[in-house]
Amino acid sequence: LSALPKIVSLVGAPTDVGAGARGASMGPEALRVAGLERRLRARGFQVLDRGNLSGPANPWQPPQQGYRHLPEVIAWNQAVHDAIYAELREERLPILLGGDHCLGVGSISAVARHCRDTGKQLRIIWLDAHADFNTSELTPSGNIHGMPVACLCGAGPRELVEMAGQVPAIQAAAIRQIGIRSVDEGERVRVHEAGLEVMDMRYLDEVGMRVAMQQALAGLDENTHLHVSFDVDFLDPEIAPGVGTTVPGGVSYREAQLCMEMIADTGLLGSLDIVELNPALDVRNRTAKVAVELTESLFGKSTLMRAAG
Ligand code: Z70
Ligand code: MN
Ligand code: MN
Ligand code: MN
Repeated sequence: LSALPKIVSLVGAPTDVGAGARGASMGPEALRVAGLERRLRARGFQVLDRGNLSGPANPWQPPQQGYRHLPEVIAWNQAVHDAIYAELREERLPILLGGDHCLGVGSISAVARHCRDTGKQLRIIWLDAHADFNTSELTPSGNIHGMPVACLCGAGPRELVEMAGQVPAIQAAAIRQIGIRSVDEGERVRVHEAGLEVMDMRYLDEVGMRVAMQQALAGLDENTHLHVSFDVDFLDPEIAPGVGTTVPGGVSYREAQLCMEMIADTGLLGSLDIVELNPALDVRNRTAKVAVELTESLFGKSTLMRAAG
């Protein structure tokens, strides 16, 4: 883990403008209350809490031309992009505290821009129940949190697609999706056409988390920037009830811990999103606590408790 930057920055984006339920706007504070900063400090990291970004309120309107709240989603993503890019330029390791998953556009556009600046190879580990690969024509909801991967791969509204300063922001081949178990009909066709590598729940059942993660992390080297986009609905609702869309049959606590530990072992983690935590639907902040425990593992905590760095 010696390669990890010593300084981690927390960037809160308290919004749910891309989601189908209200409440993810309280995610950043719930993660702070669950002790994220203290637990990272205990791992030997210096932590800078940059506070919360600001942006437009959630107007709670129906979709227009297939998008709900597009101007608000653009504004929040631009703020996230600018903040995450600034942290990466300082060679810090930013953690985006969402907020709903539409914010992955801003966060990963910043990471893609940073990788272009620094000549790094990008690998994205997308932990989610959903593929988030919808377009305005295919979406059943208009919720833009169901579209960030499509936007990053070049399909979506111009302001989102162009945010990284290159189109597409990322290649589909840079992404590994893990834990997927809810994909819409038209979305499924696009996932296949794009050649997205999806390790869905059936695949995890058949080969196990260990083999899946070995494959998802294959081909990395010292020049790789590893970004983890952690949608908390990746986890089974039994251990993570505090999400807007619970999908049964998710990843267990033990599988998730192994997943995080195997990513930590690469020493290549460069940035992280923690999104879709919805405290309004949680039980005694349980889901936030689980997310913090998994983040500790992602930052190198193991049973043998090797001191960080
Ligand atoms: C569905 C849609 C979704 C959550 C993403 C769901 C999208 N595919 N839901 N993350 N929680 O409306 O596009
Ligand atoms: Mn860097
Ligand atoms: Mn998602
Ligand atoms: Mn999801």
